[in-house]
Amino acid sequence: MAKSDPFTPTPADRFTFGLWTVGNPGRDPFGEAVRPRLAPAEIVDLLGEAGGVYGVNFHDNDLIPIDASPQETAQIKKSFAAALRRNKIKAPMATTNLFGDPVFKDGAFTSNDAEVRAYAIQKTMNAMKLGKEFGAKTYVFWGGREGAESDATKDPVVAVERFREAIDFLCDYSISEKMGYQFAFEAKPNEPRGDIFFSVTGSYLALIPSLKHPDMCGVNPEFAHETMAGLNFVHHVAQALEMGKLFHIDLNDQVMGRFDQDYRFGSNSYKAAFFLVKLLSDYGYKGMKHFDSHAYRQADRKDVIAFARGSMRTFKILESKVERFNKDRKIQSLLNKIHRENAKLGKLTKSFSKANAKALLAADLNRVKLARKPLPYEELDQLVFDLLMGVR
Ligand code: GLT
Ligand code: MN
Ligand code: MN
Repeated sequence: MAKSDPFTPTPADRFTFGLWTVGNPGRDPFGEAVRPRLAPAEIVDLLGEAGGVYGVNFHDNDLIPIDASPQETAQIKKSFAAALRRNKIKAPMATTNLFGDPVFKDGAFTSNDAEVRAYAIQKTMNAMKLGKEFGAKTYVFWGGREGAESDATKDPVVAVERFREAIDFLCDYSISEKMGYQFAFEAKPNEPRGDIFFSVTGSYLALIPSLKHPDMCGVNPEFAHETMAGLNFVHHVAQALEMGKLFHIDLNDQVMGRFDQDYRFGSNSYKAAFFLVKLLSDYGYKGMKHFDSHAYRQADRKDVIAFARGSMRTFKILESKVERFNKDRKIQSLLNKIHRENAKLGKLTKSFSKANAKALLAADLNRVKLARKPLPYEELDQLVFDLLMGVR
C-alpha cells in the first residue's frame, strides 16, 4: 500500500483482530479446515504483514491448548510474546473459551451442574491471569453456550441469577488481584444454542445495574448478532453509547436472518456500516475496534491478509464519508430544516414542574398544522446513496 494512501491504517486507529479470526482455518458444520492451523506467533506475524494493526485478542485456548503441558505452555507464551514485540502489536483484550469443550455442552455459568459452573469460574480466573500476563485491559464475556434448546431443561430466571453470581465473583476477583479489568458482555440471539440467554445488547444493559460492580461492566456488541435477529445494530450501539457502556465493539457483517456469517466488515451492509461508523465518530468512541470476522472459506494466506487490510480500509473509507456527510452543505441544510427546535417549548418539556405542566397544557399546538410540515427524507436518503457511491 502506498504511503500517501489516506486509508492506510495505523495503530492510532485502534484496530484489533483475534487469534481466532485471522487464524480461522475455515472449518464449518459441513466441511473440514481449508487453511493450515497457524501457531499464535504465526498469526501475529500475519497481522504484522497486514500492517497498521494495533492489537490481537485471544481466548485462553486460542493461545494455550486446553490440555497443554507446563513445558508447552511456557514455550507458546515465549514465542507469542516475542511475536508481539517483533510486530509491535499489543494484546488489549482477552476472553475465555467457555463453549468449545464438551464440558460446556449445557452452558458454563448457567449450567445446571454446580461442578460445571465452578469449573467455568475457575477456568475464567486462570484465563484472566493469562490475559494480564500480556497486558489485556478488557475482558470479554460471550456466553455462547448459555442457553437452551428446550425450556423444559432450565429455569431462565435462575439462569440470570447464576450468570450474575459468576460475574459478581469474577469482578471481585479482578479487584482483589488488582487486575484492573473492565468487563464487556457480548450478546447473541442464538447459535450455537437454540436460544441464548441475554439475546441482545439491551439484555446486558438491563443486567448491568443489578451487578455488584456495575461501573466496571459494559458491553461488546457485535454487528452480526443483532443483525441475525433482524434488528438494527446501530440503535443497540447507540443505547450503549448513551449509557457510557460501550467498552468494546465487534465489527463484521451479516445478511439478516442467516446463520452467523462473520463476514468482513462492510462487505454486505454498506449503509448500516456507514451509519455505524458515523455513530462511533460523531460520539468520539475511543475504544478498540475489533474485527470479529472470518475470511471467506476460499481464502488462502495471501487472501486472509487482503481480508484484514480490507476490514481496516473499509472502516477508514467510511470515516472519510462521514466527514463528507458532516460537511456537505446540502445535507446539512436539509438536516437543519428537519430538526426544528423551539427554545420556549424545549425549556417547558425538559423537566417537570407544576408551572411547566400548566404552561404546556395551555400551549397552542395544532396537530393538523404540525403534520403538514415537510420532511424531505427521500431527498436526504438519496444524497446518502450518492455520497456512498462516490458520485457526490
Ligand atoms: C466466537 C463468537 C464471537 C465472540 C468470541 C468471543 S468467540 O467466535 O462467534 O462473537 O466474540 O468469545
Ligand atoms: Mn464477537
Ligand atoms: Mn459472531
